[in-house]
Amino acid sequence: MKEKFYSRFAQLTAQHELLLHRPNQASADTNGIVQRYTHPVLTAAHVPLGWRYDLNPKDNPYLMERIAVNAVLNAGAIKWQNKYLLMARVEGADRKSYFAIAESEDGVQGFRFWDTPCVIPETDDPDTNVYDIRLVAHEDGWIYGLFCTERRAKGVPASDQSSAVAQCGIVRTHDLKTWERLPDLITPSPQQRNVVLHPEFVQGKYAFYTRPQDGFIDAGRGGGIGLGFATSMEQAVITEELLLDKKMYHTVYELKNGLGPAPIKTPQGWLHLAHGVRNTAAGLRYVLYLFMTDLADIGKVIYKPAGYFMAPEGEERIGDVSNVLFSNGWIADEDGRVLIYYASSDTRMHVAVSSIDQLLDYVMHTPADTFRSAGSVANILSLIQKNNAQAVVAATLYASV
Ligand code: M1P
Repeated sequence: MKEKFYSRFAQLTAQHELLLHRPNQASADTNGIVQRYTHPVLTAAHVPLGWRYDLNPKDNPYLMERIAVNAVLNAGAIKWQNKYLLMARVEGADRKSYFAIAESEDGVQGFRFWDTPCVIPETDDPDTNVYDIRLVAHEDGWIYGLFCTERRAKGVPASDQSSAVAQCGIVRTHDLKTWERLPDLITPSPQQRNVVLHPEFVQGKYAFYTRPQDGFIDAGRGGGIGLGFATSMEQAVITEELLLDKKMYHTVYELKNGLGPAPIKTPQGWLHLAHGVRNTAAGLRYVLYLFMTDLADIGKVIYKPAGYFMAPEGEERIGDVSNVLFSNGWIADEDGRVLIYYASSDTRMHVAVSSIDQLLDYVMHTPADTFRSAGSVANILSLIQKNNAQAVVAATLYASV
């Protein structure tokens, strides 16, 4: 029996190490905006064996997986001490999510989880589930993690076991190892998800991107991505939410939307990555889109290309919750690259690489939504006209050589 245990252990360890060392190449094709990579960067199989298996042959002679992992998804991201870190949502077979940090040398491959998952203190009202953290190095000197805390709705009958309340939980740290829990964010909305902290003070206040919503799943009257201000993080209270980016009929963010990671500051404006959701006969479809806000007025959208920036492709389309791309982490590197970390179908994490230059070009030069088919055709016609005119110029130049 012991022999079987040890041979299975050797096999599991070898497979795990092979996965962790698997090289990740850029995919063959790109749309010129973003470069996908061949393999996911984090999956359930990346989770350390010691978190899942009792490795004592006496206590676990069959080497059974005792604490199974269902998925690794929706990771916050930060570059820290020259390493690329993902603070992933690890979802167990018991449906509970927790956070765990994985680290890579180059940001596209070799992600390996730290020794233990993160220990997030609870408030007096314990969280049932925590997920989707956004990491922000704020100019006040702290690294904040804003995440969704979910609890059972109060006062609902025993027959209703699915009503829940989502709110924004807040932790902060200086070393990403010890986390201080702060009181949950208070806003006028009965439910909040996808809350993101702006990295700079705005007129001396902390600025939060919110996503007010009426129900746990439905945004309801919650009209899109909001913006609110609080004077303190120790007792963060927003009294008014301004609507920054509304949900809109017949767009990719028709049903609801939510901000992804904290925006990236560029000389032209704040670059934002968000997800948009629409309903289809096959269920909800989550795609990613970009927009830009004004440096002087962060509540003002100055560029917004029509449609999506990234949508589920190939195997990304299939998983626990199919047809979903979701991103709450990106890293703007010193060399101008932007590493976009995104989860597909609530199952696994991927990376796609772009650059500040490419994202600015995309955001500033892609036609905005006209909200009508005729407007889309007009955009295509003007592009054709431009290309034809250029073809005449090119032909003349060519003939004169
Ligand atoms: O299943 C897709 C996503 O659904 C929720 O996001 P949102 O509130 O924007 O609809 C979250 O549960 C998220 O974790 C999940 O990926």
